[in-house]
Amino acid sequence: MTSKMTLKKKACVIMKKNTIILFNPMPVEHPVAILNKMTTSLQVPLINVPLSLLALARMVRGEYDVKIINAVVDSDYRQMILDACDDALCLAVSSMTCYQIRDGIEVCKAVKKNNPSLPVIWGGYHPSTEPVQTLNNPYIDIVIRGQGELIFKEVVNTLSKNGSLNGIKGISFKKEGKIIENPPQEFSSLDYFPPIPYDMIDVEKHVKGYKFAKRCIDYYASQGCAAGCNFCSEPLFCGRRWSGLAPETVVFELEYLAKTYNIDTFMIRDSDFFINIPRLKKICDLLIEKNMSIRLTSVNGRMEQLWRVGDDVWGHFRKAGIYEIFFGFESGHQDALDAMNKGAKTDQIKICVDKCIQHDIDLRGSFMVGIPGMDAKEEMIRTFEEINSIISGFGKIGKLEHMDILLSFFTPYPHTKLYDASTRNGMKPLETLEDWGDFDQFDFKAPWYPQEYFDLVKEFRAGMPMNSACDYREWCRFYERIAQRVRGLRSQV
Ligand code: B12
Ligand code: SF4
Repeated sequence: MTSKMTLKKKACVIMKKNTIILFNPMPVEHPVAILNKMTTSLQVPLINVPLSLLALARMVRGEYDVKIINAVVDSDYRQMILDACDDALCLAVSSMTCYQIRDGIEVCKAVKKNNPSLPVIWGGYHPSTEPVQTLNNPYIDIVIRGQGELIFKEVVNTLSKNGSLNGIKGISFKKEGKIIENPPQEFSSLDYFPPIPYDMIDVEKHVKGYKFAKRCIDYYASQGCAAGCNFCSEPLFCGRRWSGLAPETVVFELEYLAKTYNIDTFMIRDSDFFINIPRLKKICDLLIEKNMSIRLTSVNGRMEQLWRVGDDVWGHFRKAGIYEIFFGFESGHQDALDAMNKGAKTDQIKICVDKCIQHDIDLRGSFMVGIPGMDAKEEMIRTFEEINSIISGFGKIGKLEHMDILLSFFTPYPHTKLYDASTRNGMKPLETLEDWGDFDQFDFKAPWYPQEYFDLVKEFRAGMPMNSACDYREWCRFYERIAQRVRGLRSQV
């Protein structure tokens, strides 16, 4: 009897150690785009496949019971996590620099109250670029920096054996009240990993509408970015490395997903889909050969690269199903582009816009104002002019609905060069994880940015056709009035 009980107890202990909880917290405090699952420039496409969690899950699904909890689709996520923690090996949380931090902290606090010894691991862009501050939070034990797949597997295997974290590359962790930072890991090729296991989530909950798409889901074919923009976390996160899946794999996966889940459009989540043009041509060749009529949307491209690509290749993109390209144009002011280390010229914007129009590819472009150290008036005038010229390009041919502009205020991210410039220009340093979680990611009002400029940018943004639903003639009248007011502003350097 006693030995039977002991056995049962042992089995229970093993079971307890077998569950891994993967959690994607809410990216925004107030969900704006959930009801109709549609996206506009003022709404964030919140319904996203939790690719970060699935990338980790694929590495451990065989040996562990993996529970994926995505705050965006699991409305009772807090309770789900608390319930799952009783039997868990660890809780792993993914976070960007945004409200996800605040939501993640609150969940971890509740978890630690019930299960103080449950290891809590954080990963993703924010913890990777700010590991020590993240670990200064009392509810977080381990940070996995950078690409997560291999290290996560190593960490959970180590935790399950009660082993030591000492030699594991790419992690920072707490030990006897101190924070230990292990050396960085190498960046691995994506081709080494199993495919993203969409079957581990309820895909139907993640299917969204988007412009021309009725059934759209997220997909990515590469990780990292080779560029070194001074405002962006990507160079710090991936060390300017990039890895892309082989063209055959990409097309095989797209075909499989389209058929299995009846998908007509893929929202491409790569940081730079076009980095390797010969590889992309091959992907396009294969897509054309398969004739699957799937579309790729929101595909990130860099103007400094695409402006020089020939029309035959642009035509090929469109034929293969690239229906929308997302450019980070960032600014119409050359000084601002230079301060960002964008490696781009403002006249490349027009070339890319014209190519999109010529090849019937929709355009999404993002701009920001408020770069520290800029002449604010010049930055605003040039950026408004550039945006007006894009709107006019599409407006004159009656195709306003084929373009979308996102206009935001510069927002500093941890340890970027422009974060340092921001503190030099009067921004109070963000010293804790909570500070970052409470930071306004939508409309950051920098101390150096004059209030009248700030208000005018918001007014301009609200008046753009995709936000106000005005037609082209109404836009022209609106723009003339705004341009006059901008010219009348005092210069602010
Ligand atoms: C999809 C996406 C979103 C989605 C949400 C995704 C989500 N998690 O819920 C939406 C559209 C809501 C979104 C919003 C924002 N986003 Co976003 N987004 C992306 C995008 C395009 C793809 C992310 C993705 O799924 N990648 C694929 C997966 C597999 O990669 P991954 O997430 O990096 O995961 C790997 C590692 O990071 C790590 N990892 C990740 N999580 C975890 C967790 C653990 C425990 C471990 C061990 C490892 C780990 O392992 C994974 C596998 O290698 C990235 C750019 C990119 N190419 O990654 C930007 C990106 C993450 N976003 C970014 C930003 C800035 C934002 C916004 C703050 C922008 C803004 N001002 O509006 C907003 C946030 C909230 C808001 N204001 O709306 C930045 C992040 C910078 C930073 N310091 O956090 C990125 C990198 C874009 C960029 N280059 O600037 N975003
Ligand atoms: S802004 Fe875009 S191009 Fe520049 S480093 Fe970031 S991801 Fe790369």
